[in-house]
Amino acid sequence: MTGFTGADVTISGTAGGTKTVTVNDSGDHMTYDVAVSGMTDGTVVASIGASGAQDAAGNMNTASSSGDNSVTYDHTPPTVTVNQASGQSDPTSTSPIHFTAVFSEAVSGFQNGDVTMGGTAGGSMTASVTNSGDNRTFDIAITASPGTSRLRTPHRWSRSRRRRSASSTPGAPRT
Ligand SMILES: [Ca+2]
Ligand SMILES: [Ca+2]
Repeated sequence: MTGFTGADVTISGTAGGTKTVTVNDSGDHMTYDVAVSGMTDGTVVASIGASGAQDAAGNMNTASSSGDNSVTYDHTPPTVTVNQASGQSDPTSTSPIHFTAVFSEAVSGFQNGDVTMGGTAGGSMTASVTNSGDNRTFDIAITASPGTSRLRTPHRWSRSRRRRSASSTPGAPRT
């Protein structure tokens, strides 16, 4: 087959941009790589119209048929915002504390270990992520883990108070 060039390939789909099509003969003049570049996000659909190329006898090609000639191009990373959940009291005396993460597009793979917790609150904290169902909006519940230093603090404090009161016992009140 001869005469097949990028100009014979029709690109449709939802992707914008100034698309460039390059065709490369595998060597047998039958199978060609069709490379599309320059597109913005969206679907890229390639097809070939009739009569763009011909065989040795001069017969022009028929229009293309396809099993799957559509590829979705997505070059935009998801962005995400995190804010205290609506209805979350601030300050609060109640655990867990709820935040809401909203991604700019549906995501997969967002889980508890992806949450970084900072701030001045002591002790270890556990994050629990719950998908709202649309894969974009997630509830993040932060719970103080059992056995944290925050939870032990009252015991240390009462022990030291006992020591102080015990050591002060021998001393008789001055008169
Ligand atoms: Ca496809
Ligand atoms: Ca994306």
